[in-house]
Amino acid sequence: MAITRNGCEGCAEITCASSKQVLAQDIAKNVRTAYDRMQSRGMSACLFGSGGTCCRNCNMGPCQIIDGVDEMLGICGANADTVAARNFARVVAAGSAAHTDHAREMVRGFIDTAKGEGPHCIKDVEKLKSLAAVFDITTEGREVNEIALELGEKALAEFGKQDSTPLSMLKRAVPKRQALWNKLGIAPRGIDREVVEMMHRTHMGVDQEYENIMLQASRCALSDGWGASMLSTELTDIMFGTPVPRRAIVDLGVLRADQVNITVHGHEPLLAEALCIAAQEPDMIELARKQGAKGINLAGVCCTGNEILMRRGIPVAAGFIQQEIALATGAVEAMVVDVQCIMPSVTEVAKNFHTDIITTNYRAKMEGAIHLQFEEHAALESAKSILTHAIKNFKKRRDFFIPQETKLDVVVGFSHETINYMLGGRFRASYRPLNDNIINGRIRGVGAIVGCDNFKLTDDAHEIIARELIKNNVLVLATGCAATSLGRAGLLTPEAARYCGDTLAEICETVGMPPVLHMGSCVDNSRILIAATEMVRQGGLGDDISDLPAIGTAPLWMSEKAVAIGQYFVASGAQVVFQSLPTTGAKKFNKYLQEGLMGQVGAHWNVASEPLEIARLMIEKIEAKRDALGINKKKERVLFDMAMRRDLTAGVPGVGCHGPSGA
Ligand code: SF4
Ligand code: MSK
Repeated sequence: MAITRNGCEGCAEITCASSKQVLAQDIAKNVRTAYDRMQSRGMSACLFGSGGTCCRNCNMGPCQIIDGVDEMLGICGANADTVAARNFARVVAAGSAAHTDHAREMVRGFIDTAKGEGPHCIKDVEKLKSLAAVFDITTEGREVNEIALELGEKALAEFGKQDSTPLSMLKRAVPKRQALWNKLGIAPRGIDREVVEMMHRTHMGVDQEYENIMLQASRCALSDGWGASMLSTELTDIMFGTPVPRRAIVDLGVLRADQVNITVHGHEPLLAEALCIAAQEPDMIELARKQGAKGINLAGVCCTGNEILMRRGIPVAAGFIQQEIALATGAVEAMVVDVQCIMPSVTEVAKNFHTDIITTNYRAKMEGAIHLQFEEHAALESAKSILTHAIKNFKKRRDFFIPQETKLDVVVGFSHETINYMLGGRFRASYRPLNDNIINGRIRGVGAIVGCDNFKLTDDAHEIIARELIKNNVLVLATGCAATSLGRAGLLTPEAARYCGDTLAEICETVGMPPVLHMGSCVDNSRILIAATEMVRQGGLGDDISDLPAIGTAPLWMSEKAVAIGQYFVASGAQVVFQSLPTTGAKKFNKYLQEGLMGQVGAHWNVASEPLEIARLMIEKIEAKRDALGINKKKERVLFDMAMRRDLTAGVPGVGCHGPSGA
């Protein structure tokens, strides 16, 4: 396999102009990136690992299972389907756990804010009240912070809930879906409990039937989507403001030659928001000036980037696969990281420059990094000490290269509330116009492009899929690093309407919206659940998410969180398409994921290997849903005879034999 910095044969290819420019510079010649490591590994992935049939759940193994070969069962007798299902379910549990631990921190931060501790306040009171209603909290005549405190405490209790009643947020789903979850026994009870039960059931010698394992995998994933992630998104919005459309810039060109560049990487907005506030404090700006800089330039990486991009318009420098390349510019004084998706390699890349990697969360330390613990109770002071360290690095900056011409404009901030008024205007705020445009066929349906970047496919896979979808009048919703990559492709602007089919282009031009709507970070996929639910509630598109002409894809998925997201979409009735699944070594289980789940939850996983194939499969599925809804039928022209005309006008005052036509 030939891999070069300008692309690799059969797997990853760097097409991103800014990344290529940076890696071609002399200053980057000693930087080793994931692309280089793919080349030097020189071996393909283990077939058992890729197919999901390697088990190391006990010390009689590890066992590599070959499906259908009796001699190649596990030592305990486990077959390929049991092992692949257990492995898949554990991926769901790990992904859900990551979202859950993140969400718990957000809820704790929300409680601190409600108590008046820390630099934040309650910004979206309307949303606070609507969420309070979900938790049966009285709002009439009460102080905002008092309501927020009760909401925060009730939200925190959802994590450790031990009784068997469903999570409160499930009430937001449409009744038919709630009834199905109850019938299948997969309505999640406590958020933490579902992860623990999943890990228990996949321990050696417990749940061995793949269908039963998947029931708990669905319950665990739902506890993420409708529990942890949704709580995190909603409480973050209440505290930091619900995103509204705003213009911003993305790509490596957002770094500034004359300012202290600090990239904020990870997932938790509590840290990022505190850094944003601290970076505006006069003493911090003065310190930067004393070091010879004109100011402090915060820039996001990965989903922390998406959080502050959506709410503050802070630029995003890089998505997941560009994190090393951002450092290879030599222009970054510090990369401040918290949790999730931080490549261990960044400390090695940083050694080539004056850059410090600063870890801030006790959960996530790295060899070669400086640890400055972010104290939520003293958020501003903590943020200032992190900034001070970074600012003092500015004087040490040597040669650097910032690819200025690749800085791209984007319009972001499409929360589900924004979509509510975007098409109908403030006076007619509802999903009705969206539904009407889907029913009349001007918008064929909705395609969500979510999740990570990866080195397994060409890095413009998101762009290829999005272009094909919008060309076919499918409105695209995007989150996570997929959204950043679509920003780099220039598709997050209203001007991208020129790449759409005629009818979607007309809508985008009339409303002034991009055909690809950035909805936030990876926890914000919960916004898509609410948007889909609102579409069902609005009427005309069936009575469950499984009826909607809508589908999701995470073509470059990398993280276990993406599998948890995929499973909660499927268990909520939405089809998903991935580029690969680690289940191909177990025939029955693989078929069950890609077909069998349909009979149970009304949706299933799909696999397609190439970007265009993914897009076309999405369009095909959308058209099939339109057929099932009966909205693809062209209205037949009916020629009325006299009897039909009489029937039509009968009983209508002023029309008929005594009215105008009879006059
Ligand atoms: Fe092997 Fe069974 Fe142990 Fe897995 S649980 S490692 S298949 S003996
Ligand atoms: S950061 S989980 S690479 S989207 Fe959320 Fe990006 Fe995927 Fe991490």
